[in-house]
Amino acid sequence: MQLYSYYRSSAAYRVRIALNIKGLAYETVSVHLTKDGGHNRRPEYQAVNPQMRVPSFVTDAGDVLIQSLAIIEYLDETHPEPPLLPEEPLARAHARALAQIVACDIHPLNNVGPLRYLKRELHQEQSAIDAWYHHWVIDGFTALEALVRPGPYACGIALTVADICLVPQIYNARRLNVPLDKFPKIVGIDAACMKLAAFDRARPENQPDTE
Ligand SMILES: N[C@@H](CCC(=O)N[C@@H](CS)C(=O)NCC(=O)O)C(=O)O
Repeated sequence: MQLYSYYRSSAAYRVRIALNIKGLAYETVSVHLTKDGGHNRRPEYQAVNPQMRVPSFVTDAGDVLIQSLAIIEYLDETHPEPPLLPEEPLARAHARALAQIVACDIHPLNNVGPLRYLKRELHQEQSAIDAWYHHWVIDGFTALEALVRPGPYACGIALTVADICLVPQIYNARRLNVPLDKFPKIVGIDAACMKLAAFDRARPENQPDTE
């Protein structure tokens, strides 16, 4: 199995955590997202993933999957232990909702492409771009802080896809100096997750392409 990844990509970070939780070995294929305007824009990567984003995941049979949440659910369906979603439907919906606050509402506004567009096409100052980034992280984290059920993970005693999405977003928030003092519950969840080898091994600093 191969994972097209970039050490700082939080969407790829999610999949790395899921692969580690499942105990699955994989090869990292690094796609640099900023060098030379982004190696993800090269035709050879476009042939792998027409959306030209990471992650992309290649199964042993050579099938290519894209979109981190779709890849994570595929891994969960093909390797059910340990599960990444609760069994009970209401609890499943809650876990998915927390994951989607990160993956659908925070991350798309703040990732490389949109930030680059704000700068290059809309000619925004770096200070305005930073304010935009902070605003959408704080907006989403405020909702998550009210919705999580730490015990010690986002949905209780078992890890779920909510934790898998939350930890990389907190990593990014710290990197961009978003103040986290108003979010003690989600910071505590992050600390609990980071004690686990599956999360630690997935950290950007522990990737073969880290800089
Ligand atoms: N919804 C996608 C998001 C993928 C995504 O936007 N990845 C970013 C890195 S975290 C990327 O490749 N950005 C490159 C670009 O926008 O040019 C997922 O969950 O996989």
